[in-house]
Amino acid sequence: MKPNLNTKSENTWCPGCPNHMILESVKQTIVKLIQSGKHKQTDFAITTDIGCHAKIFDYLNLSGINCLHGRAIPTAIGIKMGNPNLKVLTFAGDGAVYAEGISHFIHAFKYNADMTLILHDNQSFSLTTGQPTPTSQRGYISKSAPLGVFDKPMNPIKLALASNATFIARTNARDVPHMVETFTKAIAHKGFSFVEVIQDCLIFNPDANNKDKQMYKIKTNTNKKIAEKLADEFDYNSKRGKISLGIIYQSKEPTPEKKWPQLSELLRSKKLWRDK
Ligand SMILES: Cc1ncc(C[n+]2csc(CCOP(=O)(O)OP(=O)(O)O)c2C)c(N)n1
Ligand code: SF4
Repeated sequence: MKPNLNTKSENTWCPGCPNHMILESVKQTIVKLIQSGKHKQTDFAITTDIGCHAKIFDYLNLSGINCLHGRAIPTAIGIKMGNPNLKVLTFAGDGAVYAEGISHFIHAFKYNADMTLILHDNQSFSLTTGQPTPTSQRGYISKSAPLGVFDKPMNPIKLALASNATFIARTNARDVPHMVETFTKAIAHKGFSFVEVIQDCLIFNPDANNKDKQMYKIKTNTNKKIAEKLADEFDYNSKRGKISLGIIYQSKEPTPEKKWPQLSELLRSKKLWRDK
């Protein structure tokens, strides 16, 4: 029987918002993993941040925690430490992670907990009506920046590389098959996998939308120098840079679940702390 990931919650995303396609891709990915026999629906746990993206919490029939703004990553790491047998997924926005929760983003790469971050980057704090985030383009005019953003955007892929990330991927919220392929690889990675989803917001930052023509697909890359070049190709600012989609960098480092004897034992025995 096909697993049912649907809920009865009313979907309140704007019609046409690419969040609908991200939700569909997540469902297809998890259904495929369950049907392969490797995982059960109850093996998955999610955390979500606060924002338009975070409504995904209501639309997925999976256990989890809808967290405080900026805190979806540390909560997910806590869940993973509490039960290393779970497959933990975090959904968060560019405002949530690159602004409010930036320190958690950096440290998550260092801990390398075996979990996946799906980052909906629409270059805007959309739920709160379009304030600029660290990846908003220079010149972006909004109610809170009426003269336009003065600063250059940050480059999260470069920050992830500098923080010793073991898995960095980028995908396009308008391309369901590519998202399913990328999410599947991210979940299979042993360590902290970061997937940046390039997403349009139809309402608040239309100037940053429609980047498909800049995008191209790459094969999995494991060379750090090449990853740095790929990261440099797009500065989140111009309509000219090339945007690589796929696994920009993948490497192997031990996870806490492997390093800490107590966690290794829970993994090996498939037990919970309380059963020890
Ligand atoms: C600690 C805290 N700071 C600020 C807010 C207000 N807030 C709620 S959602 C949000 C914007 C979220 O933007 P982003 O993470 O980019 O997600 P999007 O809405 O674009 O999907 C903000 C600033 C809050 N709820 N809690
Ligand atoms: S405001 Fe933007 S991000 Fe939020 S639901 Fe509408 S289109 Fe999507």
